[in-house]
Amino acid sequence: MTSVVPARSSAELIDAEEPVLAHNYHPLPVVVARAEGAWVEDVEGRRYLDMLAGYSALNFGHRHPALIEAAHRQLDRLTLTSRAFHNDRLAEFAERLAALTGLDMVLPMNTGAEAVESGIKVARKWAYDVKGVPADRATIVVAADNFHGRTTTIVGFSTDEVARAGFGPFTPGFRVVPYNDLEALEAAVDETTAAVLIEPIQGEAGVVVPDDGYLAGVRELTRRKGCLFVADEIQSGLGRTGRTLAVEHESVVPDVVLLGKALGGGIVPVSAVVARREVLRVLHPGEHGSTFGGNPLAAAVGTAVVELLETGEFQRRAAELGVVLREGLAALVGRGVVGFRSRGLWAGVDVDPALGTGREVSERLMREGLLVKDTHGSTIRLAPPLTITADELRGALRTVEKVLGRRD
Ligand code: IF1
Repeated sequence: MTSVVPARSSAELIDAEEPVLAHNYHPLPVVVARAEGAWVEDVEGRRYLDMLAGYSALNFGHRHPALIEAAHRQLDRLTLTSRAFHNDRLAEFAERLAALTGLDMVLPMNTGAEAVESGIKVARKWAYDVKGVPADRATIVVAADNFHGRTTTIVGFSTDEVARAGFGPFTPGFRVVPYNDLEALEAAVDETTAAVLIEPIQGEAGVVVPDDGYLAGVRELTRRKGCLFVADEIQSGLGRTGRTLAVEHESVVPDVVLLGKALGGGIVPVSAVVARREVLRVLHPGEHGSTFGGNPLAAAVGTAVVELLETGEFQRRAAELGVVLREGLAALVGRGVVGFRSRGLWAGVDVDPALGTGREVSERLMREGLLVKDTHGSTIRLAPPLTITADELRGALRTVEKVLGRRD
């Protein structure tokens, strides 16, 4: 019989975490207890509009009915077999996810970082088995200000000192070039290069949208030089920018697409490497794996997510409401906003540092019922669920205007 802990207040729960929970985060002082759609509610019943949406893991809102129903249905049948056996959910998930992305094969994993690590391993193996790069000589070119996850290999090629310090030594074989710079990329790619790994839009860097033509340039350069274009769409993908994948804004099809976050519907961790058959077929039995990768619960929820995206409804909403977001932010430039970048329902907003740090502004917005997250300095990120209504979005913009208009 589990002991029933008496209900504790937000403040008591925050205090209770301190001695027992690793301090690898500095959360806003809000304790969420329930949520539905674009709204969350704290322990005391205060409601907030969620403009972070789990860093794009909640594209379909909190507890989307179709996704919860798919999860409940699968929970009552089968949740895990390991890949030692087949399960009756995985084929359909892989078929529909491959079709959604316009690629051929799927390697199902769990977290985004696992998809990135798997993408790195597959690209290297492709370089050795297909391209003919000498053993252990493969290089992968990445962009400065990247964010691809938190494993030792991934932080090893990060340019964020906070993400790296204290975690060395790091994995060799990575070259860093400035983002949005095709000349630098041209110079870095040589006969040892297995892949170019980039975010089509850099999320953590502050929603950095590259110049038109950059993604098409990466596609042309990698094809001409015989290496793979690996697009990390873990945050930019699955409807966020107004298209299924952000690369579609330039009609580009990468060799490999990495997916995560919203692929699990905000319910279970689901990620995947989706690629051309020539790439993923370099993997043979026993060479890679995961206890939970491709589990039937994940596959059932992932299939329900793909089904939502097959309608095009969420991509359309993100594109249409992205115009409302963009116009609303443009009206704030010079009135507390010094600049912004946006694509679809995703924006990085540079707040006038005189008004405070991103964290201070986030706390003020929280007190006004809006949940956002700062990235670096005075930049805040806006990424609401794609289910947000136009009225809710306009209300959020009015709250931002109100908070930025005050110099308290
Ligand atoms: C945290 C940042 C965002 C990602 C891209 C891979 C991953 C991520 C483009 C790894 C994850 C998350 C991690 C999360 C906060 C969030 C984040 F602030 F950390 F940088 F979104 F910008 N590729 N991003 O954005 O996926 O292993 O986390 O499932 O708290 O660390 P993951």
